[in-house]
Amino acid sequence: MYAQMVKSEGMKSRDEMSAEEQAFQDRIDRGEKIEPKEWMPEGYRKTLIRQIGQHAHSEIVGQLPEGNWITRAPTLERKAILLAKVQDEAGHGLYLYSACETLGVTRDELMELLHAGKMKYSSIFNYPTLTWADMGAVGWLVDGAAIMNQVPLQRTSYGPYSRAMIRICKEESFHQRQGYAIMMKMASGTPAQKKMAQDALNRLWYPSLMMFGPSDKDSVHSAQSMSWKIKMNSNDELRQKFVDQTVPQAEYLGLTVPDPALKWNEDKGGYDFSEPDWSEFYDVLAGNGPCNKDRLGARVKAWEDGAWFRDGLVAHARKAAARRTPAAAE
Ligand code: FAQ
Repeated sequence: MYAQMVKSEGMKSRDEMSAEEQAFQDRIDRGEKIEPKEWMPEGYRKTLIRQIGQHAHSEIVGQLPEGNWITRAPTLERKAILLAKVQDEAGHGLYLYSACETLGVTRDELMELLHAGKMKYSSIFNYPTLTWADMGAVGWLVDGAAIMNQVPLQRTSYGPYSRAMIRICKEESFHQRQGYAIMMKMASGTPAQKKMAQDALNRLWYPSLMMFGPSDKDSVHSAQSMSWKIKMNSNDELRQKFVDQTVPQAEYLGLTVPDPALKWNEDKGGYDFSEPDWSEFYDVLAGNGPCNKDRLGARVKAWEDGAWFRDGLVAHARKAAARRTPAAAE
């Protein structure tokens, strides 16, 4: 089906699998959910930790570009909405860290890996949010891309991840709508406001397309992740769906997608479009995007500044436990 997809490193054919691995694959193929204490191949566990952990980090780091605008929202109503949205992202991060912890990794370990630059978060959050219109474009495009990826993940094979996705998707659709509502206001406002909306679309279009990951021919994990149903669709498949959904929305706003090659293709029933600049994508992944250092620096500082509070919570929990059963205090 995915002719262009590369074979993932270490991926086994059925003949190469042990009896245990074959039985596990059969469960996946039947659509059964895998639960935390059940047997799973080590590669499945590691892939989940990598993907869920990155996803959790994205939700947390993803608060920064919008958090930056809470004090500058144009009205009290907009401020309250943005604040609620950013708080939702924190909640998503926490569901996902909890799901990840069921795989035998601690939240502290995940944080250490993020802060040491050993674990990724979505490339999109390494781009700056320069104007209020960016709050519209982030909700519309970034949350829009996130939903496109996450709706199928509600059916992912790992139970805790799937259940986290169901809750998250409900909130993401509100996020996408609030972004589009800002874009509608800006695009139908003064010429200067419309220009800001167009500028936000121009800057965030390709970074949003990059959120789906490299093209299928360069996606090293897709084949294995899809056979384990950790991923339900290929990167290019979701990117195409996102473009097909978003272009009419841009047209409705009276804005122009910044791609001269964009064209409806009757035969495939979708748009032809230009791929993002993949060298820029890999450069951002390597830590050289416009905001990588700021984003990671802000997270490390928040973690260090919060140490006294975490220590206080642990000390309080120990004392409370000791009051209940003195042995638990040791
Ligand atoms: N950014 O072989 P593949 C949100 C890495 S939603 C950074 O194709 P895979 C909500 C990839 O990790 C955003 N790295 O990888 C929100 C791998 O490197 P590794 C988060 C990327 O895993 C909205 C290498 O490239 N959503 O935050 C990216 O099969 C607004 C090779 O790539 C999710 O995480 C990228 N864009 O497919 C919050 C969804 N793309 O690990 C606040 C779940 C690829 O070997 C405000 N994740 N890489 O070192 C997924 O569906 C998948 O992990 C993909 C990547 C599709 C992201």
